[in-house]
Amino acid sequence: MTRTPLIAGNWKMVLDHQQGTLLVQKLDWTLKDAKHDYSAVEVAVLPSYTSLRTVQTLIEGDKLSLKLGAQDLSAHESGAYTGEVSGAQLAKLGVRYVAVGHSERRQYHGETDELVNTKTKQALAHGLVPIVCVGEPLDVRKAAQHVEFTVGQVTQALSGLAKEQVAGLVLAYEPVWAIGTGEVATPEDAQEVCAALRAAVAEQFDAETAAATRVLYGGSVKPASIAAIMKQPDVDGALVGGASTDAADFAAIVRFR
Ligand code: G2H
Repeated sequence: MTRTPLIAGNWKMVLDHQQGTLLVQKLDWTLKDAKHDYSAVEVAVLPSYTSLRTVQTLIEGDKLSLKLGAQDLSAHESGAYTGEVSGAQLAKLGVRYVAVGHSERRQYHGETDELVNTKTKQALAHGLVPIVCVGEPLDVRKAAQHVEFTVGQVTQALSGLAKEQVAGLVLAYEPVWAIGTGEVATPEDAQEVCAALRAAVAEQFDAETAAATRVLYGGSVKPASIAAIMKQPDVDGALVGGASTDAADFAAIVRFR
């Protein structure tokens, strides 16, 4: 089973729509200059909601090969949910990927595994590809419970899904202690958990499904660290935060080979 690598840039709450436009233009020029083959390494950007429309217009108008993603979606279908954005609204805008259960949502907004499961189902119901994020905090890592902890998060996030849905979605292992801290998990750390998550998918669904599901690593990924991470057999790409808000750094990460 060949899995196309995915490099996704999570801009978090950093860039406004003008900065986002400039970044996408510069990224596109840089990758075109490098003759980047988007079918060999897929590239996505996940702007804030306020920038989605602007970036979508640019992608469509200039026929860019970048994919558009969102950082979150509502667990609800539609209605009186002030401040929320639905899966249907994102799909209508041409969004393809949506992060679900990012540790910052879990940490600052109390998102539970149950809610992550509901959001994952909402995303799939609207034809979006969820990037389901899991990862252990430092105390769990120190207690050597990281595999059990992250496997538990994945098992609950994927509960009740059909194997065809799981084969098409993306998992992202982002150890909380490595996010935005400059601390990168070693390539072996990333491989250990990504392989365990894939094995958990095989256990919950089947081996064929697990072989198709893409598993990303995220947490302080930089141009200097990406190549070794991508050499790991169970790592199919990266979810990049800080370094994705700099076009040159993000392009260098995309061009990891
Ligand atoms: C993890 C990652 C992107 P950063 O949150 O999701 O961010 O690369 O800044 O650690």
